[in-house]
Amino acid sequence: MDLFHRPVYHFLPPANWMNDPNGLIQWKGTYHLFYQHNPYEAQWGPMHWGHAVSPDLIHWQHKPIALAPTPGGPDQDGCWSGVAVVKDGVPVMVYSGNRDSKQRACLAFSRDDLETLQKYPGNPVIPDSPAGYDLLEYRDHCVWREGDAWYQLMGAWIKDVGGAVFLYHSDELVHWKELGPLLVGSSLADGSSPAAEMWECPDFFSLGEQHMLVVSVNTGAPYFTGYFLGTYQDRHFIPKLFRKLDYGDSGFYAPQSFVNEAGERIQLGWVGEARSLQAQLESGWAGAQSLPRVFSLDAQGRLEIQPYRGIDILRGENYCLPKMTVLPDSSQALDIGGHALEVQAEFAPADRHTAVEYGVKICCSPDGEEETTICFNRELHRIEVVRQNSSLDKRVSRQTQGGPLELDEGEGLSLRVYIDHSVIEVFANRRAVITCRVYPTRADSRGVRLFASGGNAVLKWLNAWRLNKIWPD
Ligand code: DQQ
Repeated sequence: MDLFHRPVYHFLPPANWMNDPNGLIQWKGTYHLFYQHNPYEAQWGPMHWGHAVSPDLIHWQHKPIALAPTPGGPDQDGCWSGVAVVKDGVPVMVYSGNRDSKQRACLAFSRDDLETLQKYPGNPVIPDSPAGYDLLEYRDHCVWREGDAWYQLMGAWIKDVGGAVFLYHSDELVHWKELGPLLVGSSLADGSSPAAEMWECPDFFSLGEQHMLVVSVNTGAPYFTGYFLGTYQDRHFIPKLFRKLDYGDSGFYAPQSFVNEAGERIQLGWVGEARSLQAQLESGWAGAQSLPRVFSLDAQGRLEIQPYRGIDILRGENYCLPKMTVLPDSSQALDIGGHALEVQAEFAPADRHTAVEYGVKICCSPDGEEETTICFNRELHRIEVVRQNSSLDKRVSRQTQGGPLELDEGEGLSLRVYIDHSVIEVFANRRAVITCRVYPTRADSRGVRLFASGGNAVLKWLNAWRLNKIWPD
């Protein structure tokens, strides 16, 4: 097993394949994470639901597989993604049973505090896709309670039209009435155009005065996750904008959110691999869960995304740097390095002397042969993870990952970076996130540097921590 690239503080199964988070719930104080799992090898295959429990959403303990395909049943070819709800004090999973390449809504429930799940004998509970639509794909669920009733969204792809989410109503989770599409892919008033492909794993919830609909757009590859912000009333959703939720290609996909007992909405997503299938199979494991994230809206109504505060519990040895200037076209090594780190860096607002590009380099070998660059370009207003020199291994993706980041007048660059062996999560100014993978080959590719090019950059402060692993020895 490849332990060098294996994350130590991001969740992943003991071995083999994992993708989407499923059935997220805090039940009687304990967090439960179910997940799409192929227990046989480190590639996607016959989907089972893996299961883990946690007291704090950070430290996890593995549990036995919770759902496996039933031969001859509606999920005989896989137990695909689904969510958890609680009905009359009983946790119920709504998931997609896969049979003969079609997915249908199924239920499973637990009467032993989620030690085991029993499949509902009347599965599937929605035996057919909506009539009158030429659907290329149809699956995945978001279920919520509204008034006295249950509502459900299912993801779909309508031929020649685009991605869609269909709305359903039920009094008891078993009989569902289809109410038509809540949203169909179309250009929005601000000119942004949601991708026309399958919308997987819809995640729909209120955020302040608004509603947010997250869809995972299956473009073949790379995939991406986007969100709509808009208003929802009387079972109508009017989206105002569509944006990428994370700029990492396939780095953060099929996310699912839930509300914990403290009332916080928390989302986790699947962090996919970015190396060849052969490298993945050889390593013996594939896929990780992102750190938990929370959402808010800033004063201008923009989406803010931050790591869940509970992650701070992992902090170990600390390293601080006071205000300093990073000289033009230089890079400055820090006295902290490692493969499991958190780095926070706050830069002063830019002026005309400020470097065009500046930021932080991570996973640097001493001679610079391997390095990953987190770069802000103040002329292009872009934040990027440059992976070109991230690895000497030719079997891994070295494409730059990034997207727009417009800084406000008087606003400096603010970076919060998580490095966990091959998993990188970058939160920039709370509103731009890049999750991606890097696979350095050298054991000494553990350095952290500050850099500036085309001018200087003023660092206000830097704080870094070694992060502890989440598993007992
Ligand atoms: N993964 C599941 C599907 C879902 C996809 C299958 C998204 O239910 O659409 O493993 O990654």
